[in-house]
Amino acid sequence: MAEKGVKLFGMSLSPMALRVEWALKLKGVEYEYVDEDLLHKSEELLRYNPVTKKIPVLVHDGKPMAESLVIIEYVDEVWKDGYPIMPKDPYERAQARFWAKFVEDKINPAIYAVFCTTGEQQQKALQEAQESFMTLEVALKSKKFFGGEMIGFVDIVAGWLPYWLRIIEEIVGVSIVNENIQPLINEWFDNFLELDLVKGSLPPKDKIYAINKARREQLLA
Ligand SMILES: N[C@@H](CCC(=O)N[C@@H](CS)C(=O)NCC(=O)O)C(=O)O
Repeated sequence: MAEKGVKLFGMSLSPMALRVEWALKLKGVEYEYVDEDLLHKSEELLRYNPVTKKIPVLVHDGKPMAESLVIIEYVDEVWKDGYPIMPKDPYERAQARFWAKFVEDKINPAIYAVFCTTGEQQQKALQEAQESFMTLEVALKSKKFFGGEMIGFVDIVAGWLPYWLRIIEEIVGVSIVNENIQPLINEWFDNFLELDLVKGSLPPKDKIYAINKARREQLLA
């Protein structure tokens, strides 16, 4: 018989798994957390996600699903009476999906490009990353969060940036987001990090720093 309940396969330093944890916590859903060693993945993880073999994977009453954005939407639909993550209005919902996709398709690769380059190549990547963040400001308009007064789908998807990006900037030695170039995003970073949900969930900075510094050195070698 299928196991009942909610189980999340993640890894303590994974921002993608943290997205799902935020969604579950906002909904007040009880869950069991399985901390995976990504160099020695468990048989259970490989059985539940044989396609990409990545975390996060959410298993609800024995039914597995992968991809953080897919999982967040599932959580919002299944626990529909709890905290609203997706906008109710179909057009607003489409907009939220658009900007979440923008973070995935534009912002994340742009940061990666700055992360794994140096010199002239990095300057070019930096300019592109800064422009992408300037574009993301369009979605914020004059709101406190992408979701308005409260956080929503786009805030959760982009939510790894305020913490991780500052660490990446320190490792790489450049400023990607700052109050002079993207004042709205810069303010959103502060607002997001102020949330109790977020404050209490962030992994230790030194661990993220160490793992990413080693990764950059490996990429540049
Ligand atoms: N698009 C995926 C990305 C998931 C992902 O990249 N997971 C990483 C950890 S943050 C992973 O499992 N890496 C191990 C591997 O690639 O083997 C999502 O949003 O869920």
